Amino acid sequence: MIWNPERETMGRPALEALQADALRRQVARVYEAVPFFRQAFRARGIEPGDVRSLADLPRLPFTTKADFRDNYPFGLLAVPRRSLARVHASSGTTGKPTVVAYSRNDMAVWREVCARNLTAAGITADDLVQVSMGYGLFTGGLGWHAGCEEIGATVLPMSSGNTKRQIMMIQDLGVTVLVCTPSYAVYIAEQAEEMGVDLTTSDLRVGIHGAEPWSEEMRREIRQRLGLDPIDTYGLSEAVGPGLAGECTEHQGLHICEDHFLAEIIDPATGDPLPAGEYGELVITTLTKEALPVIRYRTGDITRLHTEACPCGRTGARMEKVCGRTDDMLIVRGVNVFPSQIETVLLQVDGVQPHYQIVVDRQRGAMDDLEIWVEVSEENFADDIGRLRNLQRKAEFEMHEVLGIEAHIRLVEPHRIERSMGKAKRVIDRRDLYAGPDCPPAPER
Ligand code: DLL
Repeated sequence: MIWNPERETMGRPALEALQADALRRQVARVYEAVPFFRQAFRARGIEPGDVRSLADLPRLPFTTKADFRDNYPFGLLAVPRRSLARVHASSGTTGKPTVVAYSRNDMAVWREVCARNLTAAGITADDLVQVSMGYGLFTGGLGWHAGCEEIGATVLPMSSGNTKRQIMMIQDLGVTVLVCTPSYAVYIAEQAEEMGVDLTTSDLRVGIHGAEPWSEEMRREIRQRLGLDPIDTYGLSEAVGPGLAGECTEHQGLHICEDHFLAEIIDPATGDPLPAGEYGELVITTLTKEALPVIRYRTGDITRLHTEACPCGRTGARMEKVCGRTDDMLIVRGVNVFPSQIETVLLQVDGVQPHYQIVVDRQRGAMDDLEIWVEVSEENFADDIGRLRNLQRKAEFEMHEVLGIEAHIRLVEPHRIERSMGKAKRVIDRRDLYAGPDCPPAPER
């Protein structure tokens, strides 16, 4: 089923005409209402009238996370504060959170796009959906909650945490859809197995995941251990939250709600638009957002776009599974390393678990040291040293094959790595602690 066939199956020329029209109006609005955008446009010598078609998009200035910080909390609003219906926030890079805001109409659009994603995932009014993403300032819980209500599904607002209770509810209530981060899905599976509960025989049939990077191997793991179809969904607070894009049951990329969000791919180093089909940084312009519109927001997420037809009948562009972030990409001894590559390798090695952490360190004046902590399974942990050593060597060999550099694998006992009920923290980069020669050495952990 398609939630909004008129919008989701539109021909490309009609869609682009609609986008161009919305872009012109949005540019005029932000120029008028938001001093930040007016200044940024003027600095580039652009007047709203200069934006006539989508081809003019690259002339517009970017918006970045730093702009949110500099205009904290309400400096980017395009409407008076009293007309806000909702405020959310996500953690910022420094102390202050990134505050985002919605008008009443923005809330309606948000419900609509979440409803589209859920419907594309095969969810209907017959489903009982357990929303195990955080409720509160994070957009995940309340966003999906509203989408579920929109499509008439029954919603169980669990939020994250209290994992044993989550499992009890799945079993007792006959939950059919689980909404949570991929790392929490693995944790729920692990906890259920420890409780002797087999969730593969429960009524669970679809998992709505996202909010953090995850690999195809992680998807397989979740599918196998929870017995559901794991669907990837993508979004970010600065654009709307969840609902921006989501997979259909064909799993051929995430359908972008392009009538509301205009997507571009740029070269993260130069800022130049990249030719169709190339990997680069995703940039989003909100076409209909009223309260806090963004023009060419740099997501930092790396992906590429496809516009060829999807068997499901939706015609809009699809983004490929996000393969990393521009600021997540580690440069270790001059080689680009994405945490997603490491996850892919680890999940192919028999005997280790999908619980890992990447530690990059640099002793004063020395080379970068890439260490990957990964848990071994309960059975393997009981093995003798020789077998564990073989497992470690095998993982190190595979890692070298894929990354092209040496990584030290540190096998740790089950449950050593902290579990996540929201976004997992996979990378610990200690190198910035050694920023200058006068810095004291990093404290022992
Ligand atoms: O994570 C919104 C969301 C909630 C999306 C629930 C999907 C499901 P933020 O907290 O602002 O918003 O974080 C946005 O999370 O720029 C990506 O780096 C990352 N991210 C979100 N979805 C995915 C995904 C929500 N499917 C940031 N794959 C984004 C990889 C993702 N990364």
